[in-house]
Amino acid sequence: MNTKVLEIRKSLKKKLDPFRFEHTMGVAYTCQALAMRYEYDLHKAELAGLLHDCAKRFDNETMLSKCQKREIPMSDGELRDPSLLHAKLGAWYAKEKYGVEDQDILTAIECHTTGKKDMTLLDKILYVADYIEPGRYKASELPEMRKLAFIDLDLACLSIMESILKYLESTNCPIDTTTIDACEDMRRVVAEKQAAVQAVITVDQDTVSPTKEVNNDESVKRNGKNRRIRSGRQKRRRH
Ligand code: DGI
Ligand code: FE
Ligand code: FE
Repeated sequence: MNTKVLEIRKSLKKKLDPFRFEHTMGVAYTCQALAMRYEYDLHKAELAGLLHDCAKRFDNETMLSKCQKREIPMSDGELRDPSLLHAKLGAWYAKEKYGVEDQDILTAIECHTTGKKDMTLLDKILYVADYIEPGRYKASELPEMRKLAFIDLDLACLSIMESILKYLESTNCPIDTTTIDACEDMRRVVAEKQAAVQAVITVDQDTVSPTKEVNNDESVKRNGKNRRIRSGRQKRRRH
């Protein structure tokens, strides 16, 4: 076990309330499980999970003033719902207080609540892990999302984003433009992936169908050799 990880855990246990600490451990664990599945660096995934909610211990007023003091830029959405700021402030703490230099980890923490355009593998791992970690019980469609996360991470990401947007709309919560952009971008990613799969299926069918036609009349290339294929009628004539 890495000593830095042990130190971070110890510090978080002191600073976070017990529920948030348990959630944090669950997210770090789930980040590692997803990293195994999608062949990502386990240590980076664990650090992102451990530190993602490290700033989720301040009230909104305190977060606003801390962000102002540190000149962290705030969006309209964050000003309307400052609870969103725990992500940006968390990335600041991860760097300045916990000594994390790795920009991939810092970015994943910064976008873990809203998502963003062009999410990296680590961004998606953390975003999904935060939603499906074993301690979560309130989020909608959890069993389906948990299964999907280990089958198709992009699709899981999109399903979670759509579910969160639906919830925010239904409760009239102010929606940050980053949350909307993230969902639209993930829709594009999933659609492009599905189109690529469809293209492969179409090419496969095209390679198969000439064979069928050839079977009925002339020859087909098999194992690098042109072989004469007898049609059903020809075969019957032989017998
Ligand atoms: O910190 P956690 O509770 O573990 O999880 P999180 O950081 O993903 O925050 C989840 C909450 O953030 C969830 O209730 C939905 C909310 N959220 C996500 N995007 C937006 C948002 N809330 C508002 N008001 N606006 C958003 O754009
Ligand atoms: Fe969070
Ligand atoms: Fe969280």
